[in-house]
Amino acid sequence: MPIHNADIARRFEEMADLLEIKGDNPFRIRAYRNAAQVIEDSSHELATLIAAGEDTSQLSGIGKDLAAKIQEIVETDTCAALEKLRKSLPEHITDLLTIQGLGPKRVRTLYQELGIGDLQALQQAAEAGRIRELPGLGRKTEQHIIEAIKAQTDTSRRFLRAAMQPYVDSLTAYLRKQTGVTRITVAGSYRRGRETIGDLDLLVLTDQPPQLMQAFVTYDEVRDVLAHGETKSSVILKMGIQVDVRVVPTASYGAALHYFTGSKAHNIAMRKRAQQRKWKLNEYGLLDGERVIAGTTEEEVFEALDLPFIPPELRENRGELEAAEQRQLPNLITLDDIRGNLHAHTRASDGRHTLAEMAQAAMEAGHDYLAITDHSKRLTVAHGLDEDRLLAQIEEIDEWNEQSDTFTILKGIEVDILEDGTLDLDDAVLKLLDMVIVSVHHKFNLPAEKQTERIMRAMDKPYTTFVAHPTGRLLLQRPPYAVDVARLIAHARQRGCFLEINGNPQRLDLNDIHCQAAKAAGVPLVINTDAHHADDIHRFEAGITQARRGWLTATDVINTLPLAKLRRRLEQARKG
Ligand code: DGT
Ligand code: CA
Ligand code: CA
Ligand code: ZN
Repeated sequence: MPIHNADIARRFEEMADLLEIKGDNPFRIRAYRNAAQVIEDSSHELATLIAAGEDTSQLSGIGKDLAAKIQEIVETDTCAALEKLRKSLPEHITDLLTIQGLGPKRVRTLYQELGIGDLQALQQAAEAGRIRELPGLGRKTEQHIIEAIKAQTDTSRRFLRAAMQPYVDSLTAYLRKQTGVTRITVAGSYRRGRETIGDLDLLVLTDQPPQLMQAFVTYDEVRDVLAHGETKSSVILKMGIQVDVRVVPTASYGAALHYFTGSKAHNIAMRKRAQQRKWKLNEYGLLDGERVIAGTTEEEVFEALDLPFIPPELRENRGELEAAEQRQLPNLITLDDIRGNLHAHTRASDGRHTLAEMAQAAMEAGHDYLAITDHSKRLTVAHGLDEDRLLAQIEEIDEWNEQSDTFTILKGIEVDILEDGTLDLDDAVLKLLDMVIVSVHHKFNLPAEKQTERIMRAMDKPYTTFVAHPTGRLLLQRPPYAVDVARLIAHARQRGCFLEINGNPQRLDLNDIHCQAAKAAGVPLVINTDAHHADDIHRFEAGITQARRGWLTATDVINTLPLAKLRRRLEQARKG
């Protein structure tokens, strides 16, 4: 693999850091830092110059000694002097430099006075109040260290993807305005559309990296700066999420985008594929020895590996490489495929708007139909409908439909599944509806066997159309109830009913893996927004993203059908 200028510069920076921590000669330290800067800024790859037999000591700031080290790094990918230095200090001591406010001088003090050599020791010392007593450090620094480490190590904290979108939009808009910026892409789990994300990974194309990084770390939503470098910086936003920004070269943009989009498992599988061809794939490009085969765009990287473009949502190493190889990637569903919601609430239960207002919103969203599905009577907190109120609503919907010939309201209900698997409303009334949603809203803590049986019995009822939010989870809040989803899928298949992807960003239930399993079993899915407000009618993005992660195409999803076909499918799901 070719050694890039950035690789050489990084080593010289580390050398300078380590020498400074050791308290070496300031002129020597300066020389390494200067050289790192010169190398970083050079428009020619030093490895290429050396291969061409040129003498790098001709470059300003690079003497004979440094030129020899550059040659050593380029030819052997190591540097004996650096290795020696590393061995003379604790292995992880440079990790301390990732804490904003800790430069080599302070790290030297921490190491000399307290023997602190890694972040864990630093954290312990800070929490024990031992940092404040050191010369040049104080209570404020100590407090800052505690917070910075906590933020850095709290990897368990995750955020709802949908909730991050406004933060992502404003940050990217702000960065895009900086001079020299030509491209910004959000990579990582955000781009793959995962339901929750750990941190944000942004890639930037700019001809002014230092200015971009300066703008990023001084963005007014930044709470803490964890690292501020020339090509990579990390911050914590005031709302708590970490953001990593990397500046990458144009020629590597596609390779870097692919690498930092992940997932790690997908990357490993792709790298293996490159290795089978005796090539290397990394964030710089697809390489045959020193020759760059591809790197500018992702498409180019895939193509060079004889693969069509794999949508980011599929990159989890769940069979996407095999499917791509056989030209059998699914033609993933998009927002435009959706024709209407089959799960929405009105003021009759716990919604905010009337059915006329909900229908109006659906028409404005360009939909063809909307099913009104209020709660049933057991759900008293939601003013659930009893048989009489449901009969009245049925009449109201019939009247509404009379006066419209372009849009249809379907008559439905979201009926509670009682503990024994029976339903909360009489079959005699359910029979009058176009569709019946069954769902669990209480008794979440039954053993798996009982919970599964309970839902299966509800599917057996003659008018049941589909099961809403089948596992009952609330992301980051409440785990799914104990239920055997594989059995639910098998039963839905046998019974001829559907399963929902509840598109409420906090539910996204079924999840991606369940969707893939349902599709494989031939069970149709329904994507709904579960709207309780007119503004929620069109919010299909999260549900669609989840469906895409579940490999679904438009034909796997019932509410992509035009009304007449949809009605036929709803009829087929009925038993009575
Ligand atoms: P997150 O942030 O936990 O929601 O998940 P990701 O997927 O965004 O992970 P993150 O932020 O740690 O890293 C971004 C991408 O960088 C990841 O999806 C794949 C790539 N990556 C990170 N570490 C490694 C690694 O050790 N090996 C490989 N092959 N790729 C990695
Ligand atoms: Ca990430
Ligand atoms: Ca990251
Ligand atoms: Zn609902």
